[in-house]
Amino acid sequence: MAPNRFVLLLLVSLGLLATACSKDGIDAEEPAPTADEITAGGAYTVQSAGSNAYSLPAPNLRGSSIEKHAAGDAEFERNFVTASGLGPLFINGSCTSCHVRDGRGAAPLNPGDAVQMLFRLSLAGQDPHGGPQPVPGFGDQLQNRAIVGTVPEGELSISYLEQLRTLADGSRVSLRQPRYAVANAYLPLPGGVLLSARVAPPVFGLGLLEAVAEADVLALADAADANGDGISGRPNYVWDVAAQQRRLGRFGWKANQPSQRQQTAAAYNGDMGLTTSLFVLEPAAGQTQAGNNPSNPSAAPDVADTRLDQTTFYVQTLGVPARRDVRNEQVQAGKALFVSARCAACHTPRLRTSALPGLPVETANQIIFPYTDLLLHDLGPGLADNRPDFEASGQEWRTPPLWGIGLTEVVNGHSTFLHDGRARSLTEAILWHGGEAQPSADAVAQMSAADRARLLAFLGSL
Ligand code: HEC
Ligand code: HEC
Ligand SMILES: [Ca+2]
Ligand SMILES: [Ca+2]
Ligand SMILES: [Ca+2]
Repeated sequence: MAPNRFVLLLLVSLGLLATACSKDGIDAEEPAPTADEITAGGAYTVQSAGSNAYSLPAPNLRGSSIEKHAAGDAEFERNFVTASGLGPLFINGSCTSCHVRDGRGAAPLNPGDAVQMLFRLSLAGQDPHGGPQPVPGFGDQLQNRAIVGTVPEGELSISYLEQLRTLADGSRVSLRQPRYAVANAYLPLPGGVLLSARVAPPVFGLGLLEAVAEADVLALADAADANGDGISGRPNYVWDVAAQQRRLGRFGWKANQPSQRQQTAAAYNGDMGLTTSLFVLEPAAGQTQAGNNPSNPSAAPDVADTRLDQTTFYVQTLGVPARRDVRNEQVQAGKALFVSARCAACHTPRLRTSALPGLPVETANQIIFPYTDLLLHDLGPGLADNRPDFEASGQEWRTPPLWGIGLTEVVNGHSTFLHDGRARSLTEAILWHGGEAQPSADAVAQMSAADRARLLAFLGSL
């Protein structure tokens, strides 16, 4: 009941606002705001456009959910040290050090910059569950830090090659093509290692994406492009460790994780060197270097289930910032361009959630506007990491949600985008689109500067 009352209240207050505006002489004929303009995240919508915009609990949480969210908030910010189980190998000591203010990380520009990204590693082939084949001595992820007495696996080496593009209206955009390598590896890396660089994505609104029924996601898929529109979204199917079976992948840049709980446990493990009941071995397990001993799987995990569940609940119940400037003419025109450039073919504006077992009840039965189809798309060779991840090919990525993207600079103090943070603006992010999205990128490159500004105004209002 609460969500309905919430929406009603909002509608009423917006109605009052509209009346006030027309009194001020602003176009009285203005159409009523559409649902996406009022509640981007259904009953999860939070009214903040400040630096805490990604960090607020969903307003429909009640009673014990509020307490569990607060407990999870503390876990998300907890700084682990050696004594609390950090390492021996790790990347960062807390969730929040990568997902800064529950937002996105950036690629480090200079040696010594904070590392808010990771390198996934693998060899050609698949593990027994259809996932990436780990690299002997390195596993499936590079840990660039280690506790005292242990050596890190290596360092992230990142460099860029600038490529100048001239758009139809004569304006110039420089795209930076990254080059990645592992530097100072503690062991020589075998030949043919596949490397995928990924920055930390924002973590708000994800409970809602977990609550979209699988059938609703599959209804958007068109694997063989049967309707001939050049867009062929495919679901990823990935290994669910708890269920011991394959399930729809939803999270991560390649939809490589099936649930928030497994995503969280995998982050504790691979990113922080913390064992849980889901991942009982340290990422250092099997390594022969001094100090990197495998943990004893029968010992108590570094992070107990209660804490794992609290952290999971936290990321499942972060609210979604409401849109801004929705009545602005630029924004309205940009919204139409978003559709005509076929962005919405992948960045599906509207989804609905269902009441799914095992998820917070607050996620159920809502109309949401995440601008994603949760499917994999081939974005061409420019963005390819050439590293398969379960069903995802080396050229495929999951459409990322665009809600809240207009607040990136306000929250995170940078506006870098895409899976590895290579794009330094929304314009660069769009121009990198290739493959299935090439016609969309071309449409934007052909636009007048004024139209491009309108499209960007719309994205900025999300
Ligand atoms: C080293 C930096 C780093 C740390 C520390 C880290 N993450 Fe992440 N996180 C990432 C990256 C990178 C991804 C994307 C992974 C991929 O695509 O394979 C990610 C993905 C996620 C996602 C999925 C987001 C989406 O839109 O699909 C969630 C949720 C998440 N992390 C939660 C956590 C939690 C909870 C913690 C702490 C237990 C944590 N992360 C610690 C870097 C980090
Ligand atoms: C064929 C599907 C498809 C189409 C069409 C498409 N996108 Fe995307 N978009 C994606 C995928 C997949 C990614 C992630 C690519 C990556 O990270 O390498 C992405 C990434 C983005 C990002 C960066 C998001 C982030 O979190 O870093 C923005 C912004 C974006 N798209 C906007 C647009 C706009 C605007 C259009 C239309 C001009 C468009 N997209 C058309 C699939 C699509
Ligand atoms: Ca540990
Ligand atoms: Ca490793
Ligand atoms: Ca199609």
